[in-house]
Amino acid sequence: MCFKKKDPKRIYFLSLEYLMGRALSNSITNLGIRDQYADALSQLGFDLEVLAEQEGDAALGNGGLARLSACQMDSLATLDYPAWGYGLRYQYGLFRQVILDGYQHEQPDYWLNYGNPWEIERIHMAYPVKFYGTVEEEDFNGEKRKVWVPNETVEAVAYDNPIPGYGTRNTITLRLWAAKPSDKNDMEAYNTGDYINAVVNRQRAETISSVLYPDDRTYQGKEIRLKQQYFFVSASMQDIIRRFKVTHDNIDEFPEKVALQLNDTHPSLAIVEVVRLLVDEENLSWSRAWDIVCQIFSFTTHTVLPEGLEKIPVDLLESLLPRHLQIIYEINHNFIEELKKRIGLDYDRLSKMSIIEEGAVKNIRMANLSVVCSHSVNGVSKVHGELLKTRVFKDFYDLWPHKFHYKTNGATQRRWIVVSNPSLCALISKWLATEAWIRDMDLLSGLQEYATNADLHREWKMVRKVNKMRLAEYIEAMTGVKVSIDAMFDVQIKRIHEYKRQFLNILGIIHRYDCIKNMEKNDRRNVVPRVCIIGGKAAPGYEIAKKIIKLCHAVAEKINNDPDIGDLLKLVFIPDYSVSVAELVIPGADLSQHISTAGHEASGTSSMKFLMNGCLLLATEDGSTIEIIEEIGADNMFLFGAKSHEVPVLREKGPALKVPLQFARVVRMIRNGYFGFEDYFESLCDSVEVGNDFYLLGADFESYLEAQAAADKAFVDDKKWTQMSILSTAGSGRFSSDRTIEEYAANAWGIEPCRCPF
Ligand code: NBY
Repeated sequence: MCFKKKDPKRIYFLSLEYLMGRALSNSITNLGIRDQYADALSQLGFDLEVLAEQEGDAALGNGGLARLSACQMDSLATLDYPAWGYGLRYQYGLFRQVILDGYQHEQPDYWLNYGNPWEIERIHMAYPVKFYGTVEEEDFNGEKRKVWVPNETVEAVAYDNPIPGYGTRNTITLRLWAAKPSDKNDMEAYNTGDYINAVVNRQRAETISSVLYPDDRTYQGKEIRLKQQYFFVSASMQDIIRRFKVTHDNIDEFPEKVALQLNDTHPSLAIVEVVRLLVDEENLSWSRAWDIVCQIFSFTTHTVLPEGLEKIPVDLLESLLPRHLQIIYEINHNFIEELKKRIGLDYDRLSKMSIIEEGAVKNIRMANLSVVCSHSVNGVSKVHGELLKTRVFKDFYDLWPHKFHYKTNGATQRRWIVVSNPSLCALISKWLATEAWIRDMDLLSGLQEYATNADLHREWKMVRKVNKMRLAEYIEAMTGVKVSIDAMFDVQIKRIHEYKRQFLNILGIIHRYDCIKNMEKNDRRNVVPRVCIIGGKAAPGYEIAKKIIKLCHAVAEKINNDPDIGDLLKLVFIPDYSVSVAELVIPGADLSQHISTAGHEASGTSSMKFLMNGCLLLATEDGSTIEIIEEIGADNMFLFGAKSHEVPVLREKGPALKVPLQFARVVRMIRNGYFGFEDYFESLCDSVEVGNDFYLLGADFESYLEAQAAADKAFVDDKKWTQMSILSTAGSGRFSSDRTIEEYAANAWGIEPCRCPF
């Protein structure tokens, strides 16, 4: 309401993925009504905590990118920015992971089964989205114009999800589109008597928003995925232009009122759709339309690898969106002409920078399109920003250095401390004598002065102990394994990927097991007990990742049932990792692992959540870890492994690379069937053999074990550990998504807060 009245410039956040998790606890916390709500419920005979657990997660995304969108929505609302989120209302979210005999199976997540009480269906807020057909040339008063004659129409219906801010009356909206059959199509079919086809087509329309693609690595060039992308951006852009026109009749003012954020390349057809709407529907000249487009888009990429960048086969686009292909060609033509003026006829460079990739299959390079058409191109950490300039988009950086920036990711302390760790939240507020840190996380640095205070230590340890008890209960319920809360809880939870190196973690665990087995009984008394906790989903088609999950179970089976080992070492795999599972696991973790091969993790955000909860990090110098080191100091973490500039050098060595004997030994144990299933694990073992070990598990193994030994040593020094834990929380202020959003607002979007009066 307040935005409508003041009509500020708005930010429209476009993302194909949001991992919102549960809404109840978060909403009542942000609204400041948690206590009253709990009281009211108890009068009705319900317990808030029990009730809140009943809610299922909204899991409309894969991993870090999707949870980042959710954290940023929370920050946008809390900081009073005039913002809208746009996305797709998938009927099936990210698959449920079911483990049978240690293997991952995927089951559909029909999250709308019992309805979704949070969404508001806006049946009248609907737009037609068109596909296929041809482009004709028509004469308008002597002027030739392109006219797209599509032959399929689907209706996009809005579902609004409120996002309340904390400590403000502002609530913003996440508008998710659902695909519905268009009545217009039906009428035509009924008139031609094609009743059966009409019904079949109705069903087909709905498939567009039916399922989230569960792959977080590769773009597969599938038609439905492309339809999803276009369906989403077309509906969003129609809605945004409609809202603009309510109060403005001069379309040239559009950039003064509208900023659009592209969350990776997935929504970047929005660029082409805006050109189409302005030129074909609003009758603007190309140059006027282009002038507008160049001012409104900011683009953030979340990947490091050039092969992670999305490409759309030209043939596919031509059949689905023929007019859009023409527009892309025109954008590219103008760009290449401009480029020739700047760099001359350097064909190698021209072809690398072209939006069109020539070759056996012609592709549209969505990243190039996004860079060419955005005024701001962002990485997600300092080192990622550098990589964009020096590797991924080097040629573009040389051309347009002013476009390139980075905004280090963050996480919202509202969900990741206040809601998921209420006792730590209360403790922090008590010692800082204020709750202001919930809106200004830099204030956490005030804890530093109490880092050695004995009273704080006692209370801090008590909070952590209760969280560990809760986690231990959950582990037993999910896996049947009883764990001791006196052991160090060592956690790695994230999507399963070779570059994230869960395999390295498991090899380290095998080594630990092997060492304990080979020890004299007396020496075992010196072993620091550990509970190793691993969780995460593998993309359904990612074979090696699935083998890592099976290996984890096979090793766990052996270790957990070995009477020699007892409580000295346990390994558990937490099934069906999700936002809600993370909320339970993170507060109970002593140590967490962020061990990607240096140069591969664009940022990483779970590390920030562990850090704010006082968990120590064992990590490589990759992504945002580099900035965490700057904040809390290397002394308060366990760092190891090759640095990113050393990685290519090590790879270069190939078969001449020196690998420690212990590494060869643990891999051999798997190969020799010590944990069973040796045939199944063969290709996994092959992937880390010398000469083949792309992610450098062998090269980093020794220093990994050293970092683990340092963690053991620190853990037995109770005072030191607690101090490091307090300093971790105290140093986490920079990693609030509030800071990230302030940076985007000031440096990319040009927007100001707009606060509703109380
Ligand atoms: O984005 C992650 C990065 O790996 C991580 O380092 C970073 O912290 C995080 C937030 O910036 N990327 C990610 O989660 N990517 C995806 O989930 C994803 C999803 C879909 C597709 C590609 C990647 N896709 O091609 O459809």
